[in-house]
Amino acid sequence: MMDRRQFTGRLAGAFIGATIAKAPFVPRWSSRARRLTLDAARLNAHLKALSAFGANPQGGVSRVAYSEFDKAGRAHVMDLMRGAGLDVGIDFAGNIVGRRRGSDAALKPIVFGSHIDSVPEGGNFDGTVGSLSAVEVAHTLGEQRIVTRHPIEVVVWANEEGGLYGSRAVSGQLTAVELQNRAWSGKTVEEGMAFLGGGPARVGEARRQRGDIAAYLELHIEQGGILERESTNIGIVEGIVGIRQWEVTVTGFSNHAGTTPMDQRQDALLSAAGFVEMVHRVVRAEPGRQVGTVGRIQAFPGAPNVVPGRVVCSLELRDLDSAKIQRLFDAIAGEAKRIGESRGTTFQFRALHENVPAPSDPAIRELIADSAKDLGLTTRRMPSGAGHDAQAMAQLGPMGMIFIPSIGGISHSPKEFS
Ligand code: HGY
Ligand code: MN
Ligand code: MN
Repeated sequence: MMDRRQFTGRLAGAFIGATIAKAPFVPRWSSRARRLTLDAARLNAHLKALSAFGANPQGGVSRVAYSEFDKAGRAHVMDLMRGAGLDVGIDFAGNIVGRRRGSDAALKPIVFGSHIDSVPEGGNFDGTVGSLSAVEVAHTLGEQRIVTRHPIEVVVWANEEGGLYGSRAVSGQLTAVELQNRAWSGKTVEEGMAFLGGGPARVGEARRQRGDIAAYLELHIEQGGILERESTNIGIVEGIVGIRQWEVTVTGFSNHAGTTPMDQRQDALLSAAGFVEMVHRVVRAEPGRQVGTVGRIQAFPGAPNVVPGRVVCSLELRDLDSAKIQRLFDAIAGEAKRIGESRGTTFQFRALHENVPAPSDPAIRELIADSAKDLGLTTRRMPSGAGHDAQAMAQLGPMGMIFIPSIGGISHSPKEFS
């Protein structure tokens, strides 16, 4: 079994090989391409160094977007990008873009990338593997004095975990109202973009048009347990689920917990409890891979001796089919209304953001399969239940994703390991 580090290096090298083949960018493994091997020890050292930025006592990271840890981690990665010979800048959305000239300036860039921001109490591999592998690809090309025909761009997307804010700004899917959404750092998206060196007032200028890129490729951990369970080396992503998130406000009436009889309460938290159970029931009521989650909930005023008059919680729905997400939301909103009426409370839903589902490109899927086969690696095609910047980039050109196994299928946890 190939050592995992060697695998990462050789697969990316194989993809480069196909990229630099004289033929146009076609799904054909070219035996003419030189076999390039990345410096896997250097890549692993970079992963370890980056894990120090926002390290938490549980062994993972809390490097949330727009935090001091995020900013410091980005500065570290920009140094690595410069060391890899990339011309580094920050776009108006706060994305880090490293550029490398190609031999034919008329050709559109091939873009590699991922993110380095994490969820609170996240792991050390989500996003960082793809970001630092992309830097290593550029570094290897430089060391081997290889000039690809296409220009190459290495991108570290801003605020992926909050909702693909950086990549959706580039794909033109970010709305002005979303700039006021509040991120885990406490800053609004607008404040965060400026904090990272972007220019939110000019975020529209970060937008790129379909056809502005030749292809986008992202290496990422699976964040699920299929590859490990099947002892398969590589996941070839067929498509990335759509994700929609709402902020849900349940309004009742705050009152004294001692003197308000049980049958005269408008208890917002009791209604919210029924809501959480109902979401689970509605989402599981039909066949398929759809998922629904209430990941955050807060009762106000939050005192033990006050009947909660208000609850704010989150609702997230995911599926490869946008119409199914809408159907599930309509069913949930209808049932929430009935819960509210039965308890003298009301439900309001505020849309936060939407990641549109995105299929990967068949030609790139074939190229990944050929490259992996040539390296003696096993593959399987699979959907991504996690969201990725690649789904935003699919709006601009052919997209591909390469998954590597997650031990125990664990992710968004300090126990994450690949
Ligand atoms: O939430 C997700 O699916 C991704 O990890 N941002
Ligand atoms: Mn990720
Ligand atoms: Mn993630």
